Amino acid sequence: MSPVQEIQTGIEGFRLWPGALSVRAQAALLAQVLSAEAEAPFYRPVTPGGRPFSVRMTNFGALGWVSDREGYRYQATHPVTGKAWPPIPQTLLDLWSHLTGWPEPPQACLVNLYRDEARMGLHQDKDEADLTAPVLSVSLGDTAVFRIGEAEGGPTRSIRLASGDVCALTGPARLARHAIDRLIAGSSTLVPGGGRINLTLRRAR
Ligand code: MD6
Ligand code: FE
Repeated sequence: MSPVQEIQTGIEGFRLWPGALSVRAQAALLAQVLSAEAEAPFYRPVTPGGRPFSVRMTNFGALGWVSDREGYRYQATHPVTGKAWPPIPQTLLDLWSHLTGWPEPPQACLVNLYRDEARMGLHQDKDEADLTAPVLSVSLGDTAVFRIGEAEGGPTRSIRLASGDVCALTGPARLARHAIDRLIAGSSTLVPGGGRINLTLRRAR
């Protein structure tokens, strides 16, 4: 991968590499994601309270993040098909080791599909056993308005995540609160049918 510049956001441990993936690399990754998705279709999970997410999800890797009436957890199989998740594309494994330097590979890759008015509320990523391992996030398609603030509370700030941007929650930002407030519709033509795909890579257990 070509070298990319890490931008300082003022949030210690939140790392942002704008344009980490070239347009060509974005198209290649999207093709891999869509072919794996044929095996593990996007579905709409519900919250533990029974509310459907506006985002559709699937996963790649040994473990996938799921939510249902029983809560949030990682599991080895797709909740609708009952089959194992497809493997994480090699491009993403390479990106993880190149950008995070973490000595072990990610076990889980959550794939979020946003169309139209889909969004994601303010949350922390804390369903993982080792909260010192980073979370790496890759954005494809329409630009998203991403909001982030410290774990303990206080003000949040908004950052735009465009197609090909990569960011990570590491160290003191690992438990940062963050949200996708909205998409900027029509800002990219990458995803067929429009919208945005986000991939988050994690150590789960
Ligand atoms: C999204 N991202 O970009 C949602 N989590 O669609 C996340 O929830 C996220 O971007 C952990 C680390 C980075 C992220
Ligand atoms: Fe998150």
